Amino acid sequence: MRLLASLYEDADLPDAVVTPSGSLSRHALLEEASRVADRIEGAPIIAVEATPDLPTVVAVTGALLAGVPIVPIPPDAGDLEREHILRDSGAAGLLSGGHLAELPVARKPLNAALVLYTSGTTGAPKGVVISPGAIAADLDALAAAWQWTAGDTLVHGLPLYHVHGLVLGVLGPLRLGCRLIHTGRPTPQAYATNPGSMYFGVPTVWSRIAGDPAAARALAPARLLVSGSAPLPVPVFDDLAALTGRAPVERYGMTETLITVSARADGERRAGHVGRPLPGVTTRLVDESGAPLPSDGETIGHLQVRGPTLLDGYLSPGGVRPPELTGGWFPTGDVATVGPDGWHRIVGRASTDLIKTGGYRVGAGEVEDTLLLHPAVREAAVVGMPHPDLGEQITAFVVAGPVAPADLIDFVAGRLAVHKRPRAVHLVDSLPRNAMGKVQKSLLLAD
Ligand code: MCA
Ligand code: AMP
Repeated sequence: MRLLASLYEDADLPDAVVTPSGSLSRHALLEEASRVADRIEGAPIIAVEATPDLPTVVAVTGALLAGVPIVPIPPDAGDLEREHILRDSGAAGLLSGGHLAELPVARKPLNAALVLYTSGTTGAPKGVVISPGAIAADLDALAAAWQWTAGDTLVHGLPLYHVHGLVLGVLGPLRLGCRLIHTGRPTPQAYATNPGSMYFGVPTVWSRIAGDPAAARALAPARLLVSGSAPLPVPVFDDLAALTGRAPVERYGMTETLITVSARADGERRAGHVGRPLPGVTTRLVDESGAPLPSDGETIGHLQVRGPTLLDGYLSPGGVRPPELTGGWFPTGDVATVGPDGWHRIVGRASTDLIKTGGYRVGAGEVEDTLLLHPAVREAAVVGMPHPDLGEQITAFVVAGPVAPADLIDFVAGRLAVHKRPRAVHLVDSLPRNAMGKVQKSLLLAD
């Protein structure tokens, strides 16, 4: 079955994709996307300016029809991040608002659907190469888990350059044939005024909706309220359940693995837990040496996953570098417990250097490297401080000459994507270091 199966159905679907700037029927989308496909046919990889609106949906659909891999660019990416993604991916062109700009650099043809740039603990973001087969397997497993059908209307306002908003939130409806309403931004007001059967959000979105009881109550007719990308606080789970009459469905995943664990539409929802592995996916816990640990609901271990939804690899100058798997197992970098009933609880990240803020994954190293480019900055350490709205707040401790914290915040916002900016900068005389000279981030987190 083709990845975007519903596009080939004879029956048209009016308002198949609705956005604040316009809407398209299924047939109109196929027609417009086919024109894009004709223009980019044969390109090794194409960048798409991933604004949260219709041209992005058309561009992504067109590239998939042409079999050309897509690298989405965050629309608010500053110069450093934009140049890195364009250069590293070797994109042959940039599709932006329906226009195609040719780019000088290009690479050998790549057999993939998407290349998504995501942060590691250090260095610049890496391009995760995702195959059409992995996406199809993931969407079909989610369709089974969530009873997601062509009869649904999905509403969300998530960014279109990550797995959550793009793979689940756009390719899902186009594969399964359901209507999509993209609200532009994921505000409580926008969710409340757009009727749907399923709503997707990151915990920050759900926390803001729970804080706006009238908006939350407006979602009561929906079938599924789905939360993912970061831990959903138990009080937000409880408030949503009380206000809407529906406990949220939580699911867990990563850019590298797509969604692998979820609660089921027809099953239990358990606060603080992310459910059971999707059909076709297996998981296990291991200790530091890689030895398997028991699924007793108490033992905390490193979570590994295996299955058809894993990445092909990381983009490298010569092609695609396969991930380091042990017996097919991908190390997620998350620590978790698994109950005898298969229910997973994500305890946190193994490394403090990968921050989750508003559902975005941000590497501390990338923000530190950028701060160090400022002429006044001598040393920088970045941590994710617990935060009621964002989950974690990017917080920088900086040793610097005379400079205002606000200037450093703007400096980062102008070079990386805006959401990677520190929201707080503390100017300090020195950073706490151990005998080896390594910054002791646990002491900064305890401040
Ligand atoms: C503020 N702004 C600035 C500055 N300060 N601009 C420039 N310089 C500054 N110093 C502006 C921004 O441009 C923006 O303007 C506005 O302030 C607010 O931006 P932001 O900080 O992003 O807003 P927020 O309110 O904190 O956003 C919360 C959010 C957002 C909407 C929940 O965090 C979000 O969309 N999160 C979704 C992340 C996501 O999709 N993750 C999925 C990863 P303007 O408003 O005009 O734009 S995929 C994944 O994790 C896996 C696979 C999974 O499991 O799903
Ligand atoms: P990303 O690469 O942006 O897709 O981020 C993936 C990471 O987000 C995972 O490794 C987890 O740390 C976190 N994550 C995703 N979904 C959940 C969830 N439901 N609960 C807790 N953490 C999550």
